[in-house]
Amino acid sequence: MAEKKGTYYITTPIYYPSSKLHIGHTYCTVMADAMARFKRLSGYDVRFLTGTDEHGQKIQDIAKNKNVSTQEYVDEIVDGIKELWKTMEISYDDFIRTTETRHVERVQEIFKKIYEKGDIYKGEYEGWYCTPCESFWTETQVEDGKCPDCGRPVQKAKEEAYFFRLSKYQDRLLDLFENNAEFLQPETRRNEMIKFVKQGLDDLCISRSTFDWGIKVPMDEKHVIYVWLDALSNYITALGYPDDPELYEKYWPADIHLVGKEIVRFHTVIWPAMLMSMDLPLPKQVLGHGWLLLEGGKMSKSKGNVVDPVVLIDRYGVDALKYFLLREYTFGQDGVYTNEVMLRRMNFDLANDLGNLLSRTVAMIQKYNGGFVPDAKGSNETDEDLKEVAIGAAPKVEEHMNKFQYSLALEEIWVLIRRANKYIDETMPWVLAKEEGDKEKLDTVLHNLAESLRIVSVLIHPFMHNTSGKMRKQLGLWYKEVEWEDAFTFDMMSGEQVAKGKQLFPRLDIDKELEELEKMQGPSEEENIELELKPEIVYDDFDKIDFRVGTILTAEKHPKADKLLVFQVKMGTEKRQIISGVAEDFTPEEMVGKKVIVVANLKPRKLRGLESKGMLMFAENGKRCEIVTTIADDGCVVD
Ligand code: ME8
Repeated sequence: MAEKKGTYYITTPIYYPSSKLHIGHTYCTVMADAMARFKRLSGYDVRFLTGTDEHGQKIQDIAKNKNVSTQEYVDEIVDGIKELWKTMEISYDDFIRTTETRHVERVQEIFKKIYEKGDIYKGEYEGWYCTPCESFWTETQVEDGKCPDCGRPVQKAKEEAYFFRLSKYQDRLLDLFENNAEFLQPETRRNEMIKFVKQGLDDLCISRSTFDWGIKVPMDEKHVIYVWLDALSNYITALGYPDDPELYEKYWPADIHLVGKEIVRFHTVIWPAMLMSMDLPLPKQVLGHGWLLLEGGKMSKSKGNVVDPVVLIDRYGVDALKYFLLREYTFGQDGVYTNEVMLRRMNFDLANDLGNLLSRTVAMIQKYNGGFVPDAKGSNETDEDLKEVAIGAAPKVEEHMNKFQYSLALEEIWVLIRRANKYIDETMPWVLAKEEGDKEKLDTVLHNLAESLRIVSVLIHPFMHNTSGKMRKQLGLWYKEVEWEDAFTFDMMSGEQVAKGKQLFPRLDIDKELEELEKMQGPSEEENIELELKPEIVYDDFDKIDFRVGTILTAEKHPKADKLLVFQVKMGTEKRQIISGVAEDFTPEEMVGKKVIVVANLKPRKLRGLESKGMLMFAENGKRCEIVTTIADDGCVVD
């Protein structure tokens, strides 16, 4: 093993166990895993943390809707997440759940510390709340009733609450962004945050009292701690802070918090301010990566078009998926996922370039030299060129990896792979092997190819360790540990005995695969529905209905009926009350702000004592009903 270079602490966001994870979460975790493996291989003492963020209103609402206890609900989803990471061989050192006692107690200690510092006070919160983002917004930040981050409707919140003096840290935060360019990358994210902080920071509401799924405020148990304060603390509670500080002292401050761009604000404003309040060191760097988007507009789980990594892994293997995610997308930028782009990468880069190079080389060493790698005998310009590319790759990979440019790092490795394939075409070993050929030259060629492949097996190890292992088995290197330094030398293969193995990656029939994937990823629920229609009506019946567009201003449960929701709906200048029997399908919060279609001329009637004037349009969709809205209001982010 390489000499230890120091510690390296890297974290992913702790994901909400609100439903199964999708390819977007996988993307972030795969990046963190590759970096952890790369740093370990380069000699660092690495700590890699991931986990789940289990408290908050969103999770409580979902569990309630499903009629299971919140703990039961999260337990099941978290089991699935751990299973996914096991399948993907994610090499985390610790997995923290925010419902674990170790975390709960330490968060309460953290709250007390900030309180004792004088940075927490009690007041009343009045403003807006975005439940999907678990985020507070002021009147001026809310855009047209929508969350400025995710664009979904926000709800009014008015409750007694504790506040954190975030405003006190405004100048220090600005100083941090302006004078420490490394703290937040990429640059675009840094500029966004400078702008955000310059607009002025309000004190932050850090407790909720209208639901109870959270960590209790230690000095006032009516309140639960705001889920982001709870969640952000995981990065140090998992290290034992404050009561068992051995790991904390060893690994904190973190080297990297790897997060999606939408949660950079929490990690670079709230989290540093909390740490400043506790007089603790700040993480060295926060990196905001881009999103994976799907083409074709809106994506939602109910449509069935969220990309499930398990389907891809079952079909193509863990390494192929990891390679695709790391190679295809540029760090920091958004990228569009399509099955076709993925399949092409797998075919061209993996099956053709890498797979063929290995199988041709092993086959030639067996055929022309009895399966043993010969010594090199002399060297000409072509040989030197290959050698230069081979031993020049590792420093370039290091350089790109130090900037989190996974795609460029892999591209450097493929420059070598493609160079080696070209070397075979240039040197034509099958001609050198003929009777009138040149055995010495042939030996050199076989040797150089084996060396190049050995180097590739080291370089790809952090990204695709299984493939690296399979290559090393075929190259006869199964008994040797992978050492990063070995990528810098070109003289280790003489005498090794190669062994033919299975193709590393099968060649895929892209059209057939596209068809298969489409079947597996769809069809959507809608297409599966067996229609059982009511009797036909004539046009005149339909024409009697007066449809209008309205906006839901408020929504609440009917005080006397569990199944009913009471809406206040604005239509032009008119405001009216409409009652619908959809409380089992929707929470009041998710309805507020929606633009809906109203049957405006339906005769008013009383429903359990309250008048309903008109009807909102809902449509049956298999197991649940859907609200009929105007144009879809979500973007096309996978969520
Ligand atoms: O925000 N493309 O959890 P979360 C790329 N619990 N990455 C994506 C993605 C996409 N389409 N969708 C999700 C939370 N991600 C909080 C975090 S941390 C103290 C608390 C990734 O389950 C991306 O890394 O919503 C994003 O930041 C994260 O999943 C959000 O996961």
